[in-house]
Amino acid sequence: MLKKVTFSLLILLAGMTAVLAQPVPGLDENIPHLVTFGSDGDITWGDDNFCQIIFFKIPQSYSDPVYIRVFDPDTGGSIDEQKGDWNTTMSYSIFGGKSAWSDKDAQDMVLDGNYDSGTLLASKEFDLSPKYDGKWYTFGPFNPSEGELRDEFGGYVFKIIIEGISGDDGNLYNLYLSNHPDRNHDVEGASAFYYKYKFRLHDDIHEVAHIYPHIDENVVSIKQTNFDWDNDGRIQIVSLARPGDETMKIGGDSEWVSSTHKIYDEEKTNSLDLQMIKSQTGNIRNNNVVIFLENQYGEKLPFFSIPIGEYKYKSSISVEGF
Ligand SMILES: [Ca+2]
Ligand SMILES: [Ca+2]
Ligand SMILES: [Ca+2]
Ligand SMILES: [Ca+2]
Repeated sequence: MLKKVTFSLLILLAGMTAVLAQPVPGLDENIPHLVTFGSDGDITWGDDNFCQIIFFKIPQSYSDPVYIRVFDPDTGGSIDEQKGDWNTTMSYSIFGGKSAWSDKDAQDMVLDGNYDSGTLLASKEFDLSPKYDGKWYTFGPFNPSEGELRDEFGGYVFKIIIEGISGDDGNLYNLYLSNHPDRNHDVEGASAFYYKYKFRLHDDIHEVAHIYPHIDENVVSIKQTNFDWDNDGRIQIVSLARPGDETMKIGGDSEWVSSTHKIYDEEKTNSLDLQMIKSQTGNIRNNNVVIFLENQYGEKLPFFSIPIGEYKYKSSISVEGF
């Protein structure tokens, strides 16, 4: 009971602070780090194509400069995943302007297509050099109007592509959209979103990670696909219509697995809370995973770093039963 009360309080606190928070992974997601491997990486380590694409949206009314900050952009030393000698170079590129978001190749991460659409605003490569090991590197300033103006987001969209250029080690890192060059300070009303998410699960079996796909009014069913889950526990669906007794299929080492799920009326225009509960007995560590969702037309659904909708105040989330 105490556990349950504590967790409810945490959810409430997270809800109160999330309005202003733009770390990626998001506070509510409880995911330690994003992951991208070098271009010669072994996909059985949990990254299928050595690239990650994250979008940020900024309200049209916001006019101050913004910065995109990266924690531990290097590939060596702390938090990263070593394979043999450290030999990996990562490229970080930030795009704005027309088609940065709206080109479908960017949303679908089509690496032989126009995934790098838009205007290149900044780019930098990092390797095992320790200068930024365990530290933040800041891109910017960017004027919000350098993003792609999209009415459906009520503002400007920026894109960051993190891509392995060489080597086979795993780059772990975090992002933050800030209005300050030297620290993480939130851009009011902004948030991050992504269509295919690659990240590290906690080692601690008591930690529950979340992602929050947004369900628009036209979605009648979703197909989720994940990669290299290493049979690490389960993914359960929690929403206004589901208490968490329905799970999504997961697979083993370097396996692609999919499952399809009906969407209920109460879930439309809200976010689902997909809760990733680790295996309680497997002692599975350093678990990198990939996940994406599609609607009934095969279009990818966005996950938002700040969940949209009212699901969290009505659902009965519980961590009892471990
Ligand atoms: Ca590092
Ligand atoms: Ca290596
Ligand atoms: Ca790193
Ligand atoms: Ca894995």
